[in-house]
Amino acid sequence: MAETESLEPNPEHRCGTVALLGRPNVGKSTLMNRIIGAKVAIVTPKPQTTRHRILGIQTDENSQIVFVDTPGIHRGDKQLNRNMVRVAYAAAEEADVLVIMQDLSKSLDRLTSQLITGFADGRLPQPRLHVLNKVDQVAGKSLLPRLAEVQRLDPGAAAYIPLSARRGDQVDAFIKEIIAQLPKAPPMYAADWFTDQSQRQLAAEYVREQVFLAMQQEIPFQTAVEIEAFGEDENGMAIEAAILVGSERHKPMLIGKDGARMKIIGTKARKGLEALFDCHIDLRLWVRVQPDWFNNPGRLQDLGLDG
Ligand SMILES: Nc1nc2c(ncn2[C@@H]2O[C@H](COP(=O)(O)OP(=O)(O)O)[C@@H](O)[C@H]2O)c(=O)[nH]1
Ligand SMILES: [Mg+2]
Repeated sequence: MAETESLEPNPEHRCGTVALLGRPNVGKSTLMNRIIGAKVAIVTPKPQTTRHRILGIQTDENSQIVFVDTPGIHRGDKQLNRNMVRVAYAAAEEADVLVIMQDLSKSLDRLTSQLITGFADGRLPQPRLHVLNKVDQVAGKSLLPRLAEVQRLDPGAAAYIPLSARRGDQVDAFIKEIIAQLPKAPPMYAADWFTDQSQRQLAAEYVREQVFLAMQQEIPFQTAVEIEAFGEDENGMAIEAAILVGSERHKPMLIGKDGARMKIIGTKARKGLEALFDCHIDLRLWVRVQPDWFNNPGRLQDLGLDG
């Protein structure tokens, strides 16, 4: 019986794409991961952690939400940064629903206001939801004036939702609002898919997350990870990855004294991947110097960062 039931198209089923938009560090990736229930997008306290457009797919009996996590919208100088901003706007144009996020722990800055009014003018016809994230960081009484300000900037939005992506407060209410805005359509992805990234891409991202967490200042922004070998057998996975750095002097900093830093990066990335893939992983890392890779259009294309 179950089989015939699942073949029956459900005219009430809702499915569509939801673009997560906002400045770097407002919590877009954290929110998506929480809803998906797995770390499909890496998260660090550093801005510009997310470089690609990443899909996170949440499937229920009657709905499928396809989140599009975007690199943050910011003012960019380097080619990599300009590409990231373009990726975010392109995702917005193609989405069925726009989610515009801001960080309540910071005051409403000019770029965020411009982002809100930029979409509020109805240039794009999709419904807009405003997420005021990190509600765990603010006193209740400061919330109302902020909500009023956002409503003033975009009176035509479908909803304004204060929530905490980290703690999960109000996330269920947010999901309900999204589903209400999705078009009626059959699912786009099989029910057991949770991201569009391959295992190789996820492995590279998990290594990059640990590089971001381990390194200070400009170094993380000038690193990329390239998977050089990827094998799978009954014992688990064997992965070899090169960490690209933009300058010779970054190499010893990344390796650390007697390789100590690389060891931490490798161990943490491996543990994360073992939890994600639920198998044993043999992870080998090395560092390669590739001057100015982040300004080289050909190299950005090789790394899938050409937007
Ligand atoms: N206190 C608090 N921190 C959060 C919340 N959501 C995200 N963060 C933190 O904000 C930082 C940036 O999050 P991330 O998801 O990478 O932001 P993105 O750049 O917009 O994708 C990380 O350190 C997160 O742990 C939240 O609801 N409350
Ligand atoms: Mg992100």
